[in-house]
Amino acid sequence: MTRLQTTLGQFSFDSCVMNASGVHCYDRTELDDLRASKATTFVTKSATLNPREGNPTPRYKAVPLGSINSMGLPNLGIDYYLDYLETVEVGESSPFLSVTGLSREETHTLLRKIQSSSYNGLVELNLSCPNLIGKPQLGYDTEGVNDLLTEVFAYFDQPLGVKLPPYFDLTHFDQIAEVLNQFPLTFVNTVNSIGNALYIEDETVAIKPKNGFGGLGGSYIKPTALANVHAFYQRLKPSIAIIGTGGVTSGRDVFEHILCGARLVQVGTALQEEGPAIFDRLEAELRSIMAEKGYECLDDFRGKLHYL
Ligand code: RRO
Repeated sequence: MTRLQTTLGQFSFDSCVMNASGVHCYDRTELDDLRASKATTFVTKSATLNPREGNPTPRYKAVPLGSINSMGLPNLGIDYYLDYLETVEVGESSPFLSVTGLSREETHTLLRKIQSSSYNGLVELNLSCPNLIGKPQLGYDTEGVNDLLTEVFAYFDQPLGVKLPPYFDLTHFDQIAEVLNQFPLTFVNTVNSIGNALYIEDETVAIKPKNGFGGLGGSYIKPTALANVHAFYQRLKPSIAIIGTGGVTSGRDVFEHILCGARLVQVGTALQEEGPAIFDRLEAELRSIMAEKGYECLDDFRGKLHYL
């Protein structure tokens, strides 16, 4: 029997697939669905200090090779997700609480609130929302990331990771990895959507905010996601685990993320389109690829991409 168990820092998980933040994780009902599914754990929608309505609709569109979104961070506020997480046992395997501040001060307020709450599980700091009007993605500001994490790790001692935007130049991987390696991060999650794409139908954009510019997800972005997972696998110190996100629609895609070095694999667009039953299918497809190749566990092939 193939085993899909994986670990992340001090935590261990029965399997390796879960939702990506933003998909099927807005409220209690959706989070309960994930917990009832074969997803091994879950991450919440990125929370801000106060609840937000998000951008005007239509703000998400499924397209033939993926999706485009400009949700604009609709969420129920940090207190809602902290209340929800009080009902979830953080044992050997933790949920992920995703947060993002609209300013540096707000990020600190959020993290201090988490630190003084009863939640002691994993926290994902989203440095890469592409859809906030007038606000750049912090992940593209290496110095800004360095300054923020320096301040955060002066007081924050829960297991913390960062969600990064995709990078496209090897020197940019070098620069951001050098910064990240200076901190006791538990994980790096790569990638968020490819920011500010434009999808056109006939003569018109597909979504309303920002005149149609939005984050690209789904099959379009798998090669970029795999490149980011593997580039960080080659550069980050081994104590920083990698979560692979982007373009996962099949067990083969999960396999490729793990081959590139991922310890957990997250599903966004395909979960939005197929619903939480997708986790059952992904696990079955992954198991059958592993069985065919004679792999018994993820360690047998994680990070072992062949080069020519
Ligand atoms: O809510 C969004 O518009 C959004 C966020 Br916070 C994010 O991190 N990534 C994305 O594609 N959309």
